Amino acid sequence: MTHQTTHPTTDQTTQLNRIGFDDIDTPVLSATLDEVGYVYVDGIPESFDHAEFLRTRLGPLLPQYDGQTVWSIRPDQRFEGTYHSLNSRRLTPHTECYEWQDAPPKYLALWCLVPNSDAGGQTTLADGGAFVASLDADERERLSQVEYHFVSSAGLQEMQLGRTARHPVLEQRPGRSPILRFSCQCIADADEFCQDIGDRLQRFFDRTKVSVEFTAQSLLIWDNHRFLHSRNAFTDPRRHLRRVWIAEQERTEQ
Ligand SMILES: O=C(O)CCC(=O)C(=O)O
Ligand SMILES: [Fe+2]
Repeated sequence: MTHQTTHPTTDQTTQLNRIGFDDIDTPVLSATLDEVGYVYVDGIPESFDHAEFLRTRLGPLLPQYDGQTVWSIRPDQRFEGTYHSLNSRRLTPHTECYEWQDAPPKYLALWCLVPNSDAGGQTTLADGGAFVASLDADERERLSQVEYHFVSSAGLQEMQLGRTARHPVLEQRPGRSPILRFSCQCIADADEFCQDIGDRLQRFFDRTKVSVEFTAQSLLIWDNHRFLHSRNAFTDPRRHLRRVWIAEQERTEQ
């Protein structure tokens, strides 16, 4: 059973799709991720093993930058001056791992160890699939044909973790759902068309985003082949999230 609930943020434009922990079973989780594309789960018990739950329900966890499967997102003074998830500044809308040549993680999950106590720090999400559907057929075709040069964020490049890839923004895959890859910052050879799409995508994001104010232990999961995410700036240095990337599963149907 899914519940719609309003969440107490000021800039929220779309209702958050929330499931209470007691109502989450595997079919509900899969159906929600297929249909809605994301879910926020709260009411999670203290002893819960988020990573193990995600691995067994959704698929293998991919290594993060340090080779571990669980990554901590906490502001680090060293990165305050650069565009980086490990600082307290705003992140612009992106899909995760757009700079991978291979398929990026199918799902991204974040859970909260310590929520920030100030007014910012919301993780925000918007449905890139709905944006693509709002384009005309020529634009969609062009987005799936023209390849761009994607590069890692400045912060990852500084950490010597930079990667690059060449692929279209929209990868159409026969018999499978498409993969959307986008970054407002990191398409090195964006032409006028790509910049125009990016501007419209940002406006779409701002108009339709859901805004998540984490409470401790709660879990946010989304389809990273379809949704874009970003983050509002915050000031509380204690904010601490954990992140996993979940691989796409081989198809069993057909
Ligand atoms: O800190 C956040 O809310 C999100 C950071 C982010 O973009 C990520 O973990 O991929
Ligand atoms: Fe991200």
